Amino acid sequence: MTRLKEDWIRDIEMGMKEYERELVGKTGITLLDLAAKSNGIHPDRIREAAKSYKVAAVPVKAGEGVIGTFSQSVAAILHHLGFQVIITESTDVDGIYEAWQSKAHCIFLADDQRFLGIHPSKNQISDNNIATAKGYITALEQVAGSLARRKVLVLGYGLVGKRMVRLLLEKEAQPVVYDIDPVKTADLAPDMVLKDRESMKDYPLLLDVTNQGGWVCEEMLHPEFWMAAPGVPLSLSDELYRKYEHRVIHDLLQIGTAVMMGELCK
Ligand code: PYL
Repeated sequence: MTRLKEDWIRDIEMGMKEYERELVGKTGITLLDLAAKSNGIHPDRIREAAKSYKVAAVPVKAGEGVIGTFSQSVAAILHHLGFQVIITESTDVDGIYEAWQSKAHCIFLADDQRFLGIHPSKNQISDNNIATAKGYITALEQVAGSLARRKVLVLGYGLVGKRMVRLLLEKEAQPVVYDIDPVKTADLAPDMVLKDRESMKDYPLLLDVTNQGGWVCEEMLHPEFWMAAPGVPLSLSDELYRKYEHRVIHDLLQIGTAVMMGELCK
């Protein structure tokens, strides 16, 4: 996944209520409901856990360093689900130690390669790539109905795209994959690969995990399309996103982080 920038995520904490209103408006369910549905659990499992779990968000300096407001954004999303969340003063390994000293049940932390939620006493770990794949497929089902026996176009065949294809096959959907680099899709059966992106317009159901930004033009969109897009930056231009925002589910951290917490509540 693209490395986030502080500019992109600085408004997440203040914008959680507006974010939820928009999500409910599009999908009919709240972020907590989506986190539960994505994990096949009742929302009350999350509500009950929120009463007792203490969560620590641990900033990580390793690699390219801390992203401004990243830990604060993760904490705000988990707090929005009802959890008590602290952000450790210390970072990295010392931050994990501080979380343990604070008797945190769950720890959320990310380096440049991986964003994890960990619940040590339950021996559970949640990977943001998997949670994002589950959460966005569930969101697409919410707006488009069951995906079984329906073609779903996955744009971008990286870690999350690959996980999405696996989940779609488990749901007996018919994933078709487009990637700008044909080498990435070389091992897929020919009928699972979209060769020319202009024929995107034949696919009303889109999962967009690309990271080019602004490459989709209006002519490439099916008139009745729905797009669930964890990809950063978004493949629609700002103008096209403004025009079709009601048909696009997109955020930078919320769905993935909430679904991670849902996994730790299973
Ligand atoms: C987890 C996000 C989703 C999209 N891209 C992923 C990303 O930006 N990963 C890097 C996260 C680094 C966080 C930094 C900090 O502030 O603790 N180490």
